[in-house]
Amino acid sequence: MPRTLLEPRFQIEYLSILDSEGTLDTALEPDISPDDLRRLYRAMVLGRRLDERMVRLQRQGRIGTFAPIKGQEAAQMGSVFALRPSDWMVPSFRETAAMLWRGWPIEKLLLFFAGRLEGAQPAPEQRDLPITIPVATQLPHAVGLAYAAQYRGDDVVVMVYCGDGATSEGDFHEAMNFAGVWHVPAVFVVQNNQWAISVPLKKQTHSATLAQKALAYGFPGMQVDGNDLLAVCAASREAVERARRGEGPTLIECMTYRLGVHTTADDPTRYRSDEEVRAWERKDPLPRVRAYLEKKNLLEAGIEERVDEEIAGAVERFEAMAEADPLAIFDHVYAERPPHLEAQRAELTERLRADAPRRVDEERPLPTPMRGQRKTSRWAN
Ligand SMILES: Cc1ncc(C[n+]2csc(CCOP(=O)(O)OP(=O)(O)O)c2C)c(N)n1
Ligand SMILES: [Mg+2]
Repeated sequence: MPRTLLEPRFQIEYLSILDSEGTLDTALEPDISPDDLRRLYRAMVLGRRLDERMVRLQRQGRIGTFAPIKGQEAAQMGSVFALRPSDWMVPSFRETAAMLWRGWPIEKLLLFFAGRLEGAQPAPEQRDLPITIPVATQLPHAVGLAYAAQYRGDDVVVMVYCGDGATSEGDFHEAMNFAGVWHVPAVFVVQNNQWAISVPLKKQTHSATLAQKALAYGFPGMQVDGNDLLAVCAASREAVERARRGEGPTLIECMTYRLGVHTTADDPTRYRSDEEVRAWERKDPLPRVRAYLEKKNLLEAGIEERVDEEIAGAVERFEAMAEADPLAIFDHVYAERPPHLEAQRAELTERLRADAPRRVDEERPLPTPMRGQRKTSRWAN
């Protein structure tokens, strides 16, 4: 019997519209209103400035471990912009800019990274899931949401985010498989920032692209310049519209770069070169959009100052909130606390009592160690 070719060779598209030299492909330029362009740029600036501020707050002991987004603002804004408020957005742990766009107040994000439960609670009307720390577990959840929407006949698209590292997890493949089989209205946005902590992309996969993984599951995948707001926006609109028309899921691989640390607990100089970082700094998404707006005469003066004021107000509100009860770490995991946790809770209660004899009682929560550090901080902002 001769060997027969069952599938033609596949092709993966790469989309770039506004490159790092500022060259614009006007034939592909998406139609975005001047107002929306201004809002998008402002959101990118807010994402960047809040990021820098949150790293400082962590260094000062005022919040806990934080995962910065610096460099990934276009990948987030270009994609989330394609959603309606009635659609679902499912983040991983590095989508601060996308979450702000979806209406998460800054102080809530600060609460999350200060380890507070309130930071993980979306507003009742909000169609967002909270930040997910375990890598890739949000992907099957998102497909479940999309399946439910399809089952109920709701006009809803689900956009879910993950990183390049997440594509090696079983959850990624299970989610992709179900999305393909059920033909659900889901858009997978993979922010390929080239690193999963210290693991480079080349050790993550032997595939030429992450986009092509979608093809094995029976739906389209494409690669875009993730530092190009216009390309991400055009690809995301296309994918969201496909999903809304009932034509199933899409995977968008955004080629981007994490310019900062993996988290505030990481030192990237131990595993990547300065040269590599400098090369990606030249592809920074922010100056590109800024120059684009400038050419269109849409750049507003004083954005940075206004954004900083907004952030400062939120930090003040966050710090004025009631102090956390350290014993809350034992809540919300089990409906009925198992004996070993009961014992640990009793032990912690005892230790706290010994540390601060006059302050312990169930009604008056103790200061967290973090708040304690803040009081001794010498820093002004
Ligand atoms: C299931 C699981 N394994 C390991 C970790 C530790 N961890 C946190 S982030 C991360 C790397 C994720 O890389 P990637 O998916 O590329 O996302 P990025 O951090 O680059 O945004 C790892 C291994 C975790 N949070 N969850
Ligand atoms: Mg990564």
